[in-house]
Amino acid sequence: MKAFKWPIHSITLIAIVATWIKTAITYHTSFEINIENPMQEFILIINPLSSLLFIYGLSLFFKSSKVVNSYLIMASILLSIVLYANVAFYRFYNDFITLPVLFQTNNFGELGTSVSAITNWYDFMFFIDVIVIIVAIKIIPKFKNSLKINKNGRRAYFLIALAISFLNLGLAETQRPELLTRSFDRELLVKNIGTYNYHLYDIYIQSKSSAQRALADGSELVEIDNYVQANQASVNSEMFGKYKGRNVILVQLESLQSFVINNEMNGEEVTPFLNSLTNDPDTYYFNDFYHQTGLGKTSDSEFLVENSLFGLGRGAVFFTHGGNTYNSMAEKLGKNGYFTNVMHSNNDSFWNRDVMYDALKISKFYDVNDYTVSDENSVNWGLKDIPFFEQSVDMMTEMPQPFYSRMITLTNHYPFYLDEEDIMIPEYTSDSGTLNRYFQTVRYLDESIKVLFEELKEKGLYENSIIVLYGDHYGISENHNNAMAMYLDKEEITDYDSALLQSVPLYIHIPGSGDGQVIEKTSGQIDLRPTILHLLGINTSNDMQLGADLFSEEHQDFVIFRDGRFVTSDYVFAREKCYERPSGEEIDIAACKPYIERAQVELNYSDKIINGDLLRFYDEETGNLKKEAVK
Ligand code: GP9
Ligand code: MN
Repeated sequence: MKAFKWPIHSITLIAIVATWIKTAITYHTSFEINIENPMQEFILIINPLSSLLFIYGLSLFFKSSKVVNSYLIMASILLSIVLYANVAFYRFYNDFITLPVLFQTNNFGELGTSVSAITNWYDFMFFIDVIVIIVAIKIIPKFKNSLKINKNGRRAYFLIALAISFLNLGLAETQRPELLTRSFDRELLVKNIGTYNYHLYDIYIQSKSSAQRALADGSELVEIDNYVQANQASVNSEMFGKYKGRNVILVQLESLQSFVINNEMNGEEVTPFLNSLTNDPDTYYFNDFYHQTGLGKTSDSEFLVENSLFGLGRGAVFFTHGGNTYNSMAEKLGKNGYFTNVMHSNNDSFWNRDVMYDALKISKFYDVNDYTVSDENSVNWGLKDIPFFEQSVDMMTEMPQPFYSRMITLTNHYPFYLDEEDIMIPEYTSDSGTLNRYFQTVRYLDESIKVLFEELKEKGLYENSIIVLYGDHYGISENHNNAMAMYLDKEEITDYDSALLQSVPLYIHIPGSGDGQVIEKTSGQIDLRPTILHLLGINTSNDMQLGADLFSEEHQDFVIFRDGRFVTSDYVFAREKCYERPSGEEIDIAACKPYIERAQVELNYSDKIINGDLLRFYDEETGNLKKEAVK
C-alpha cells in the first residue's frame, strides 16, 4: 500500500479553512448581524474567505517550510487578535472597532474598568484556529517538495482569490448599492465585506484623512476667516433674539422633496398637513430652499445644519472626519444652557453617529435602544414615524428645558414600503414602482407630522418651542426621470429640471408669532445654523460658517450644491451649462461666471476646513487663531 502523502500546501489550506470556519461561527455567536434573506447569509459566509485567501496565500511565496509555518502561525495569531478585539469591544459598545475610536483614550478607560464584564473563560476559543494550525504542523511531516508551487500555480491561486473577492463585492453591491463609496454603517460593512476587509478599508480611509490633517497648521485659516468675515450677512435686528430661551425642535424629514407640496397625485392631496402649514399664520415657509448633500445623504444634511459647512465630495464626512474639532449648533446651544439631543430610532453606529455626535457635542442620542420597537410598529427601515413621534414627545416631557432636539424620521425611505393599514392614498401609476410608492409614504410622513404637532400641544411643549421642519435630501433619483416627467406633465426632465427638483421644503414654525409668510429666497440647509441661533439671540459673528441668516436683509439668493451645481433666483448652473429661470433656457455661460467661482471657493474652503481639521486651531470665543497655530 502506498503511504499517504499530504498534498501540497496542506497547512496553508488548513489555516484558511480553520480561520474561515472560526470567523463564520464568530459572526453568528458574537455579533448581532441582522440577516434579512438567504443571499445575505451567503455573503456573510463567504466574506471572510476573500481576505483569508490573500493573507494566508502570501505563504506561497516563501521558500522554506519553516518560514511558511511561522508565517501562518503569526498571521493566524494576528487575525485572531483582530477578531477577538472586535468581539470584546462589541460586548461593551455593540459596535465594531474603528481606528479613531481605538485612539480615543477615554474609550479604553471605560473598557479597562470592565475587563471582567467583557471577557469570558471560553474566549480561548477565538484562538482555536491557531491551535489547529500548530497541531497540523506537528503531525504533518515536513514535505520538502510541497513548497515548489510554480508561478502558474500561484497565478491560478490568486486569480481564484480575486474572483471570490469580486463575487463577494458584486453580491454585496446587489444588497447595498454604493456600499463602499457611501460607507453607511460598520455593521453593513462587516456583513458585506467581512471583518478583515472592513479593517483594511477603515485603515485606508483613516490614514488618508490623518495625512491631510498632519500637514495642516492653521495658517490656511487666515484666508478663509477673511472670506467668511467679508461675506457675513448682518443680523435682522427685529428677529435677533426674538424667541430667546424657546425649545428648539428640528425635524429632518426623510427623503421629502418640495414637488409634492401643494400638489396632487391622481386627484389626491399628498401632504394635506404640510400644505396647510404653508399658509399658516405662525409659519415661515421657504419654497426655494434646497438640500446640499452628497453621498453622505442624511448624515450630510445633519452636518450642514449643525456646522454650516458642506459635507465632502467623496464619502461621508460623518465617517471620514468623525474625530475632528467642530463648533456645531448643538455645542453653541449647549453652552447657552440647552439640553442638546438627537432622536432617531436606528443603531447608534449607523452613519458613525455615535462617534460624530461626540465630536458635535450632542449630549444625548436617543437611538433605537431608547424606543419600544416591535414587528407591529415597524416597517421598512425600522420604527414607523407615528409611534416614533409619539414616543419621542413622551421622552421630551422628561427633558430639562430649554432643550434642542433634532428628530430624524425614517419611514419615507427608499424603497418606500408601508404596511397595508398605513396606506392612506393609492399608488401612483407610472412605470416606476419607487415613485408610485413614494407618494404613499410621503402621505404617511405628512400624517406623522400632524401627530407630532398634536402630541406637542397635548404635552404642553408646543407654545414654548420653535419647530423647524426640512427635507434631508431627494427621495427620487434621476433613475426615475421618465416617471417623474409623466407626473410633472413634462416631455422630459432636463438638467435644469433636475437641479430644481433638489428643492426640499423648509418650515420655520413659531407658535404665536402671527407673522407667517411664504418666503421665496433661494437658500439651503447651510443657512439653518445662523438662522436658528439668531432667532434665539445667540451671536455667530465669530463663527467659521458658510451659510447666512435667512431673515437677514443681506442674505443672497444663491445655493451651492455639493457637486458644484448651483441655483440663484435667476439662474441654474448644471453640467457646465447656464440656464435662465424660470424659462429653463440655456444662456451664455457669462451670466453664471461670477457664481461659478464663488461656488468653487466656498466648496474648497469647506473642504480645507474639514480635511485639515482646521477648527482645532480656531478660537470661536475671540475669533482668533489659537496660539499654537500662529508660527
Ligand atoms: C438612517 C437614516 C437613513 O439612520 O438616517 O440614512 P440615508 O440612507 O437616508 O442617508
Ligand atoms: Mn435620509
